[in-house]
Amino acid sequence: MRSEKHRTGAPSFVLIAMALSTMLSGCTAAPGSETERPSSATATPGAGDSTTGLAAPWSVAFVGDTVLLSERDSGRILELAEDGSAREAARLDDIVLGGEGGLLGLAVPVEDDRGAASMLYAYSTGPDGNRVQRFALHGEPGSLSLGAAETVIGGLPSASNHNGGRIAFGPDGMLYVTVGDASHSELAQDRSSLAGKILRLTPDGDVPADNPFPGSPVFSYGHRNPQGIAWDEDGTMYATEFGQNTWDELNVITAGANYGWPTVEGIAHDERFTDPVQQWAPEDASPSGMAIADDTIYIANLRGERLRSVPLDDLGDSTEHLAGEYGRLRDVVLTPHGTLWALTNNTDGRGEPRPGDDRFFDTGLIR
Ligand SMILES: [Ca+2]
Repeated sequence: MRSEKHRTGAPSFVLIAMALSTMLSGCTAAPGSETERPSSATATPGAGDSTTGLAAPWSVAFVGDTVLLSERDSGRILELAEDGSAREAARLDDIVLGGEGGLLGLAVPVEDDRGAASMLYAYSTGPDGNRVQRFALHGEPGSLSLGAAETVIGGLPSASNHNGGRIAFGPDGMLYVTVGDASHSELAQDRSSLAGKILRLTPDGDVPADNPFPGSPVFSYGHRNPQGIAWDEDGTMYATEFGQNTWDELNVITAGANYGWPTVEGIAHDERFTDPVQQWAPEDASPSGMAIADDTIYIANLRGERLRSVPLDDLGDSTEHLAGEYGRLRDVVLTPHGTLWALTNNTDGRGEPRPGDDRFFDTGLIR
């Protein structure tokens, strides 16, 4: 059974987990107990609380109740069944691999995420750099497939490091895209470059008339490698960002603001820049995906191998969860059922895969 070494929230978790463990007796839900080979995704039979055998998974999107997952290097988009088993819904065959590139973020338009979805958006590295493409969704749950790729925005700076990759639709219905500095840090301060930026686009890829810089998709700048974005119920936007050597960041994102990279890293008290609301040493963090639920921000950390929660009413505070229990964490999502799931990232070449890795699992932090 999972345990939490740093948990302060969800006090009923342990009892619920014990009850679940009893209900699921005979199933292999504990990390490290599975024996599946990592080369093919398979479910934990009957348990329904984890999918194992994923290869460098990166992002999760929901089409109604159905989970879609991206795998960075295979280019596969997997559809998970109710029991956690995975099938290939599509495979992008023009992905350019290398370092942090490949098939990365997935997103479904806001108006679709609880209803009859018609479109899936995906961020990937192609022959001409990073791009966001969209695909018509065909079929029913259990047999979803994708139509032809339509490029929403292309030519985004790409590199084997600092490659960005997260996409999400905001509460305003606009598409937000995180772009890393692509190892050219000076470009983060250059508003004519799309490197080191968070972009805001219409779902069709046009520049919204109310963007902060007329005619430009740039929404905020001075970023190094942002890989997590989320909004609270008031519409406030947050982003995680990998620092260089000193400070990873949690930022409140506002239109047109400059977040300082590469001139400053972390909280700098420099009036030219917007400081992060919280910062962490990269060995304790390296934050990627994030989710907001129950007035709490949840952040998946790669190198830090833990989930971190930050209360919305005290953005300088944080609590650690699952430290060291699952390895590197790439993404965390609130499911349509109101539970909090996370995606490990131990098979991407930087981690130490455990039996069954990589996995998409119920953190147990929200019931
Ligand atoms: Ca910064």
